[in-house]
Amino acid sequence: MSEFKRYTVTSALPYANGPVHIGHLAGVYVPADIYARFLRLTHQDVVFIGGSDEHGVPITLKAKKEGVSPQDIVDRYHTIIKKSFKDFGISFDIYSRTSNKVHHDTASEFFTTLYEKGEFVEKTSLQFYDEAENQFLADRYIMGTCPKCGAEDAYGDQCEKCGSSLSAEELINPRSVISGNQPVLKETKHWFLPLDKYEDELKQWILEEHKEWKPNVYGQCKSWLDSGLFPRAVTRDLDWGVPVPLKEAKDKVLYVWFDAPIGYISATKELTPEWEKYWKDKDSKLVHFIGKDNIVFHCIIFPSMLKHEGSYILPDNVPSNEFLNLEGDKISTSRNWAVWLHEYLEDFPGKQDVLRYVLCANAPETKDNDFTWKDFQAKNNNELVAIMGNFVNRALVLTHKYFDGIVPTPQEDTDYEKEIRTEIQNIKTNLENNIKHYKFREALKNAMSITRLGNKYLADTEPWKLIKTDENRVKTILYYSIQLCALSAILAEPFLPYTSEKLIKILNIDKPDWDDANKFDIIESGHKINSAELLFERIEDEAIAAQVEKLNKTKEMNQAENNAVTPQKEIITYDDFVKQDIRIATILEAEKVAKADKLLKLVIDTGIDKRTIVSGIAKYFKPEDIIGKQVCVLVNLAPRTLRGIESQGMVLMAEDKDGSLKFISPESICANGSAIS
Ligand code: B3M
Ligand code: ZN
Repeated sequence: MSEFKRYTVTSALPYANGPVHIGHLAGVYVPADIYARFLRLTHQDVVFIGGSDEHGVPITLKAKKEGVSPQDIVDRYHTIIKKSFKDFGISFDIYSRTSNKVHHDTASEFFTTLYEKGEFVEKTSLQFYDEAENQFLADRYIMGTCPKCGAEDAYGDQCEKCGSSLSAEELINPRSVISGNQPVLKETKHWFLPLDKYEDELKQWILEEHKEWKPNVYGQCKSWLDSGLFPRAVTRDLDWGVPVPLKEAKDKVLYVWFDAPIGYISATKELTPEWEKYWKDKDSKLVHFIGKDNIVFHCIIFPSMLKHEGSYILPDNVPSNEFLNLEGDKISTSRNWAVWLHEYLEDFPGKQDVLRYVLCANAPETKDNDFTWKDFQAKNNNELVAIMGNFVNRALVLTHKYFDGIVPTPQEDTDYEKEIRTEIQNIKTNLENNIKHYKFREALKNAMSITRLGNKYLADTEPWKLIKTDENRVKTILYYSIQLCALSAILAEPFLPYTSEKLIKILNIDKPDWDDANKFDIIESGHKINSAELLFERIEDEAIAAQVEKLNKTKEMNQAENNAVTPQKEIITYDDFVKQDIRIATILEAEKVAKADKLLKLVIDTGIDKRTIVSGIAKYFKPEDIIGKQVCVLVNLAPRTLRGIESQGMVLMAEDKDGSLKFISPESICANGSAIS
């Protein structure tokens, strides 16, 4: 019996700035739905919470690009996303959204409580500002080179390549996403969550009290905690989001990652007046389903908020999955490299469960995994059709053929039937254990082993031969086979809800109770089953070829776009240009930067002085190959600290169309310090 009286199951709130794809389902929503369905089937009190994350810069950027309001964007995609989840049987008890009033009120109150408790550190700091746009640049409004891994397109709040959570000041060569300009630094006041102050309690809570968390989650938390936590701004200079409830914070909103997790609470508030039981009672179990890029927010930041607000429980587990790739490449919304759920259903109508099955069987539970259309076809044809579909169909057809669809009365059990009874008990126990430990791939194998067992039972006993000589034996075999169909329908429901429902209809029974899923009298003798129907159908090569072709076309389009020269930036004045001081310089020393596989630390003679510059060129140049090279350096760029190294300037590089970086060097030797104009 669980120590918990009720369960609060949340799943990451997807940004409402685009449709959802197979990566979302595999990483977050199929596992969360399996877990929530299982809890309901085993009679637990559970709320399964979902919703759209409708704030944040990605949405305002898209709105700007389309010339519409952020509300227009979130209205459009909230509807699309909500429908996709419904179509795929993601059985939320509520699917809400963070632009609604109940969330704004809840998030504001949450902030005010922390503020009045004096938890926040108020700091006036320099923030990147785009003078052309008269706008501060927060989070995804600013891009640059990741100081941790050197990725060129890291955002101001996070590097999607290495998952590091960043602050904009750490970026190398920061640029405004709106104008493309180099931003300036301008003073602004923000409120910070003092994560550094919470470090010890987080180490105790995670590293000592939650050693049972998945290794990929525990490991990421440990490396975060080992590298030290820093105060994190929870407000932004933006006009789209939850306004900061302070008079002195005009034109500021809550940081999206401060308000979004509170969205789980506000959605629960919308769902039930008894919401506090699910969020504040110690005998409630809180479980967050997320993808790996959300670990720091759900294991470190949000729990700190909950703990210091003082009245909430903390998550019992955060069983994050890793990433699903598509045909060997990272899924990317911007490159349209995805299988969009709404498009899948247009191409494979009625095959939600096939995708649920494949994404669960291939789930990136402990490491990134790859989705291929060939494997999708193989799993459908060789597992769903050939194992589950085949057994059920033979059991049904033979019962119709020999007994007119009436479930026969079993005669004498042999050792085989005794073995089957024991095996089913083990299957149910193992499946339940695997789900309780968030091992959904294993649990799915348990569920499929019922019909695997059934196929072997029929192959070993061959009732189609026995019928001529021993009808009583056939009665027992088909009686047990029909019971196995019913057991399969029950235990498959968390994974394949549509198939389960269809099979229950074919068996012409009321939905059995999970607790009976190890009994062999769910369907009585004499019961009339409905006519047999195929549970699954084969997927032919043509259908797969069409999907692969679609992706190839996307790849070609992306390639064409990459080859296209990036458009010219805004016109600048001569005065703008002369502010930059670019000199010829010589690289004297070069070495790799520890734990940042794309950064080199250079010592450069600028003719003015010898200085250190960190440059994201390690992917293209070996340190020993560039000593003595003459290069162009922007010498009057404000110094920035990267990976603990103060970088004083920037080496100018040309980015070729294949993304490779090339030095800009004089055609013949020049004195160091020669000015470029
Ligand atoms: N929308 C980020 C994401 O979709 C964010 C999740 C919020 S969960 C509170 O990856
Ligand atoms: Zn990175």
